[in-house]
Amino acid sequence: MVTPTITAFESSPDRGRGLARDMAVRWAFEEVGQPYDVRLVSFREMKEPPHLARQPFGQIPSYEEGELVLFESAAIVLHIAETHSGLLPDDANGRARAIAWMFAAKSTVEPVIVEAEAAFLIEREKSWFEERQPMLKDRIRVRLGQLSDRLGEGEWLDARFSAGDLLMINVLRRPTALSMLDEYPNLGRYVTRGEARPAFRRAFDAQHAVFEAASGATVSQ
Ligand code: GTB
Repeated sequence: MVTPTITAFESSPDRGRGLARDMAVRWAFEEVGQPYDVRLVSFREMKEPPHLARQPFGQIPSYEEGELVLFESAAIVLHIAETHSGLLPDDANGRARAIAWMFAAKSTVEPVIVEAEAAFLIEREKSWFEERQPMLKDRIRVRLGQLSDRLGEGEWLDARFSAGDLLMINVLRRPTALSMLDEYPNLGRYVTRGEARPAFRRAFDAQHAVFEAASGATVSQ
C-alpha cells in the first residue's frame, strides 16, 4: 500500500490539544498500525486551489493514497477501518453496529456540542446569548444522558473497541462536552479509557509535536 498522506494545521488553533479533526484520523492510523505522512497547511493554503482540490470546503483533514483523494474525517476513518483490521468487527452485524455508532457520534452527539461552541464563538456579544445558554446546555445534557444510559458500566459502546468508540471519544473530548462530563462519571471514565490507549497517545504526541515545532515552545500536556 502507498503510504497515505493527510493534511493538518501547520499551526493549530487548539494549541496542540488534539481537538482538530486530524486527531481522529491519526488515532485510526495508529490503532491499525498504518504509517502515514502529514502535509501541514497554513490557513491561506487551505483556501487555495491545490488544497480545495483535495478538500472542497478548504478544511483539514484530507487524505491521499495513490489515486484516492478523500475528505471528511469520519469518511477517512471509515476507509481506514474498512481497509485494515482492528477497528471494525469481522461479523456483519457487529460491523453495522460499529458504523451506526460512528454516525451517532458525528450526526447525533456532535451537532449539539458544536452548536453551543459556535454560539460562544459567534454570538457572545449578542443580546440573546445568555438567554440561549440553558437551552443549548440542556440539549447537550439530553444526548450525554442518553449515551451515558446506553454505555452503563460497559467498557466500550459494543463488545470491543471500534471506530465507533474512536469517533465518539473524539467528540466527547471537545471542551464543551468535557466540561459537562462530571455529571456523567461513566462517560468520563470512557474518555479516560480511550485516551489511555497507546494508539491514542501516539496520535496525540504526533499532533502535539507539530504544535511545539510551530510555536518553538515546550508545552506541558
Ligand atoms: N466535517 C469536517 C471533517 O470532519 O473533516 C470538518 C472539518 C473541519 O471542521 N476542519 C476544521 C477546519 O479546517 C479544523 S478542525 N477549519 C478551518 C476552516 O473551516 O476554515 C475543527 C477545529 C478547529 C479548532 C479547534 N480548536 O481549536 O479547539 C477544534 C476543532
